[in-house]
Order: sequence, then C-alpha cells, then structure tokens
Amino acid sequence: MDGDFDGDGDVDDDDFGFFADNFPIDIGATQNEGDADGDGDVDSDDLQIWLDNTETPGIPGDFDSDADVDGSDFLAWQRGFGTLSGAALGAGDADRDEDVDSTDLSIWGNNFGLSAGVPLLQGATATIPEPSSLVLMVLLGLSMMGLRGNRCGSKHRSDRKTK
Ligand SMILES: [Ca+2]
Ligand SMILES: [Ca+2]
Ligand SMILES: [Ca+2]
Ligand SMILES: [Ca+2]
Repeated sequence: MDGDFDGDGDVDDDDFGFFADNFPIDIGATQNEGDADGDGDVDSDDLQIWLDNTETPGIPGDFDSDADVDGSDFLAWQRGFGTLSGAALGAGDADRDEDVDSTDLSIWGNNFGLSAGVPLLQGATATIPEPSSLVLMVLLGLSMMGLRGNRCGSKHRSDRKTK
C-alpha cells in the first residue's frame, strides 16, 4: 500500500513517523524508510502520497491544513494553547488527545519544514522563517508556558516592599 511505510496494512501516523525519521534521503531509500513512489528518495512527493492515502487528518503539526508545517501553524498552536479538552487539529492539537499543550508544540517542532508536493528548496525559501525568528517564536511559546506554571509562585514578588 502506498504510504504504508511500516508494512502493517494501514496508512497512519506510525507510517508518518517512519517518513519523518528518515526525511530527507536523496538516494537508495526503501519503502519502509519513507520512499512511497519508489524513486529511491524520501522527499515531499512521498509525503504527498502518504497524505493522499492516510486516514488521519494530515501531517501532525500542520494545524492550518495547507500541507506544510511552518510558522503559520505555530501561530495556530499559539492561539489554541491552553485548551484542555475538545481541541481539534486546527486549534493546535497535533497528537490528537484533544488538548493543546507543549507536547503538541514539540510535534510541530519535529515536523517543522515538512511540505508536501512542493520541491523542498522552493518551499523552504518561500515559507520557512529565518532560524532566528523561529527560535524567537519557540522561546515565546515556552515563556508563555512558564508564566502559566509560575502564576501561583509570583505572589512573593508582589509582596516585596520598596523603600
Ligand atoms: Ca502502516
Ligand atoms: Ca521517493
Ligand atoms: Ca500548515
Ligand atoms: Ca494535544
């Protein structure tokens, strides 16, 4: 089955994992390394084939469902961050456990830069933000989490008196 990289008869997130672990390979790739079209490479064409055949709703981390994982997907995650139940993929729930948390962000981070059906280099120059702004966005997300986590501990600071 095209896109069934682990050979267990279905096309699902497990198969995507095989693809993502090996992407990109230029030459000598096999089906269970993520080469769906049998041309020996693991690239965006193979991702597109997985997408065409999978029963799951798209690339994990592609929150806006435009077949790439990029900065605008991060923004979708950021908007949904903190949702505890009933979250959809589009709200930033990458692992489909219906919440939007740091686990979902790390899935986005693992898959960042993946893009189906477009030559990688073209896609890269068009959609991938500079590394520095990417790091900034991730730090922003992490600091938001830190703020939430420390909220009850911040009382001490406000108690400190100025003389
Ligand atoms: Ca499979
Ligand atoms: Ca291929
Ligand atoms: Ca996207
Ligand atoms: Ca989740």
